[in-house]
Order: sequence, then structure tokens, then C-alpha cells
Amino acid sequence: GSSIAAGTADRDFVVVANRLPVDRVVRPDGEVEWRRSPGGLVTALEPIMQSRDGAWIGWSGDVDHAPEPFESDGMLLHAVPLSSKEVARYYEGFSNATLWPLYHDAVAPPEFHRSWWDTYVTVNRRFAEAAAAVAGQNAVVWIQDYQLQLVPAMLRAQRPDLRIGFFLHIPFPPTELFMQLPWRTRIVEGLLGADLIGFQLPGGAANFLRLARQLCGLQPHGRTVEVTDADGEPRVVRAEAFPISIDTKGMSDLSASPEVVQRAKELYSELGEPKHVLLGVDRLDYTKGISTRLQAYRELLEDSSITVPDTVLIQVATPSRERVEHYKALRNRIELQVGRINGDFGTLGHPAVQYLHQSYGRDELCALYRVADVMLVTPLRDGMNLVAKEYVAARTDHGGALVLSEFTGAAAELRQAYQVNPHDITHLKETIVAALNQDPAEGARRMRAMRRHVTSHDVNHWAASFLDSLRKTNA
Ligand code: GDG
Repeated sequence: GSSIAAGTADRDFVVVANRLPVDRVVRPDGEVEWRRSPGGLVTALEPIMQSRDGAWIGWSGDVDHAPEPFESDGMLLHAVPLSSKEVARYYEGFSNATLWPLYHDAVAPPEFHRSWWDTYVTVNRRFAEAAAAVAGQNAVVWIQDYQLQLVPAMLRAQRPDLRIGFFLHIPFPPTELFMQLPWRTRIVEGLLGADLIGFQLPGGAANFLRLARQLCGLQPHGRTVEVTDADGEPRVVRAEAFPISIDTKGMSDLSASPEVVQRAKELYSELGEPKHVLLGVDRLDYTKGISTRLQAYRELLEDSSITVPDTVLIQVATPSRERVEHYKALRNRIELQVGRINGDFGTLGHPAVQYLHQSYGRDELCALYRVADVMLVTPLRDGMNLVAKEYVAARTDHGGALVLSEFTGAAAELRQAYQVNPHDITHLKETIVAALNQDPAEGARRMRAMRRHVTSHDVNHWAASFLDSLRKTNA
């Protein structure tokens, strides 16, 4: 059951996500404080939350510690508790070692465990119950991402009055891959509880509709299918693409601020004013193509296409999912590769790769974007990739070049990037060299075009389009 007292089911707009937009911080005096973790999603939804009496439901990130519901910046934050066993099975297990690799083209082998699935069901039910307890009559509920794919149907069963939206931040795989999942029909049925299911790309929506036909015997009409609810009433489910974006103006303004401009100058001089700075910024994840990127860089050094200390690669690899086996193995592989490149090609005081397994502040990241002549975004598969869009937003000077994998959602929008198949190391090397040697006028033309796109298609545009479409579905 829910810990919410009767009479609190009054919120008009409810976001349900794996994580709350806050982190638990223990102050020096021992007092516990919940500090806002700024992310694109919160930034975009905050105005809607404030004007519509919103609530956010999610896990606090802390095992067995769920604070009582509390108000923060005009929204109710409602924590869903998870035990350490649930974190291991629902989050690290089914979400990050089953669904994550399966949905990213199985670039690492997905693991299937019945105990993980059972816990995924239990935890999804807990999130659905929390949402049912908080949402007011006819409220809009927006469920986020692959950790919560069963919530739409579970919530609908309890609260048929609600308008329910779902957005998947990662790719939705082709049917050939999805069919491996022992619980495939349950997942599709879970999602069909929503009125609107949003994907990053039209291809994801098409994959989903095909599965709805194959697994549930439904007939898609364009981007919709009709389902029959428990009450015997027909209902339309729409599957559509809504490419997510960033707070473009926020990033541009930050990048043009005197502090960041100054910090970028300092960074450049700290690096020894090299001729070429290449940059990678990723969570340390096997989908991000960090290893192929390092291989291409290594071969360019072997060929003497580039040399140290004229050239440096900065690789920020933010620590991620460190208890999941695949991530431990990946870290070892990457760090071995970096160590070898530096051993073979570095000189005293001038490593070939500046590798940072650390999380950086937003300002510092922004200064790095300004310093990078070539930004390397080379995932093997990525739902969108916000780093690519942030780099473009940060280049208020129209400088720099973006090397971008075809297998990112962003590639569909950032057509003027230097696009590449990251599996093709020869082409990746040629593309990096082309980006390093681009004609500045040509580079500025490309960057301007990409900036126009991310300016008109920012995260507010994304949220507004989704919520508009949700309002119109089953209106
Ligand atoms: C998932 C999907 C989709 C990274 N390191 C630091 C840091 N970051 C920030 C970046 C960027 C975000 O984290 C990463 O977003 P991405 O989109 O690149 O990748 P995922 O984390 O895999 O996100 C992805 C996204 O959801 C949204 O739908 O685009 O496809 O996989 O904003 O700047 N931020 C700070 N310090 C760091 O060290 N402050």
C-alpha cells in the first residue's frame, strides 16, 4: 500500500521517473539535506510543475532511506523506497543488465533472470501505486524511461480517469532483438496502458507498433493502435517520435559568460597551448564507443597523422553503474588502452590522452566544450546524445567541429556534423583528420546551421510537443 494519507490525491501534473531530481547530502553537522540535481528534464518541466501544481515521483538514490513527501521549488517530491535487494535486481539487474544492453542493439550480451523480472514487476507496481495516490482526478501523468515500462498499464488499471504519457529515452530495438526477451508481451502490454508513447526517433515508434501487431494482435493505423480496456471501452494509443533536447539558451549563455570564457583560456594554457584539442565526454558506458574512439586515436598517432604534444585528447568518463559487471570490465579495458597509448606516445609532462574518471561541474564542462577543436561523439548506439547538442550550444563563437556517430538519435537532426560509422575505424580516422583540418569558414557554416536547429528545437519545445500531443490523444 501507499504511505500517502487520504486527501493528497490532488496533483494535476505528475512526473514518474526512476530518480527524483534531488540527491541526499549529509551536512558537516550531520543534518540531512536534499539538494536539487540539475538536469535537462527538471529544467524543462519546472515551469509546468509550478503552474500546474505538479508532483515528481521517484527513487531518492538512497537504499532504505525514503524521506517523507516534501515541497521543493513549487513541486511535491514523493520518494519511492527501494531495498538494497531491489536496487540489485530491479535497477542494476533488469534495468541495466537486461533492458539497457538489449535495447542498445545487444552491444553487450543481455542477461535474463527470472528473479530480476519479478522484482522489476514489484517495483513498477510500487511506482504505479504512488502515482495513483498523488494524481488528482483527470490529472496528466508522464512516466519516464525503460525502468518503468509496466507503470502505464498498472496505473491505468487503478485510475482509468488519468491521461497517461510515457517517454522512452533510449532506443526501442528492432523486433528481431526485442523478441529475445522472455517477458516481451508483458512489456508491450505495459506500455499500451499509456495514451501516448514517445520515442526519440520514428524508427522506435515503428518498431513498437510492429510488435503490438506481432505480440498483441493489434492492427496499427498510421501511428496509432486501438486497444480495449478492462471496462470494455475502446481506447487509442499513439506511438510517435519526440527527439529530446537541451536547455539551449542556458548552455549558450553559460558558455558566453565571462567566467567560462576566462576558464577556457586558462584550460588552454594549462594544456600547454596545443595545436589541436580533441574531447570526449561520456558516462563510462559500453554503448558510447569510447574504445573504438581510442583505437582510432592510437592509430592516428602510429601513422604520425597527429603527434604529441601538438595534439591532446581529453576524455572525461563519468563514473557510472559501477556495481554492474559489464561496467567493471569496460573500465578495465578503457584504462588499459589509455595507459598503453600514454606509455607509447606520451612525453614527460604531455600525455597523449588526458583521462578523467570524474564527474565535472557544469561550468568546467562548458569551458572544455569551448576549448575543444574537435568533439568526438562516437556511440555504437545512443537514444539521442545530449553531449552533441550541448557542444553545439556552447560554440557561441561558431568554432569547433563535431564528429558524430550515425547511430545516435542526434545524427537525424545534426546533419552538418562530420557523421561517421564508428565501427569503421578507417573512416573514423579519416573523419577525425577532416574535422581537425576543416576550413574555418566551412566549419562556421556547419556550426551555424546546427546552432539554428538546437535553438529552435530545445527541451522546452520537446516537452511542449509531447504534452500537446498527449492532450489531443483520446480528447
Ligand atoms: C540517456 C540516453 C539521451 C556527463 N558527464 C558529466 C555531465 N554529463 C552530462 C552531459 C549530458 C548528460 O550528462 C549525458 O546525456 P547523454 O544524452 O549524452 O547520455 P545518457 O546519460 O546515456 O542519457 C541518451 C538522454 O538519456 C536524454 O534522453 O540523450 O541517448 O542514453 O547532459 O553533459 N554533467 C556534469 N558533469 C559531468 O562530468 N555536470
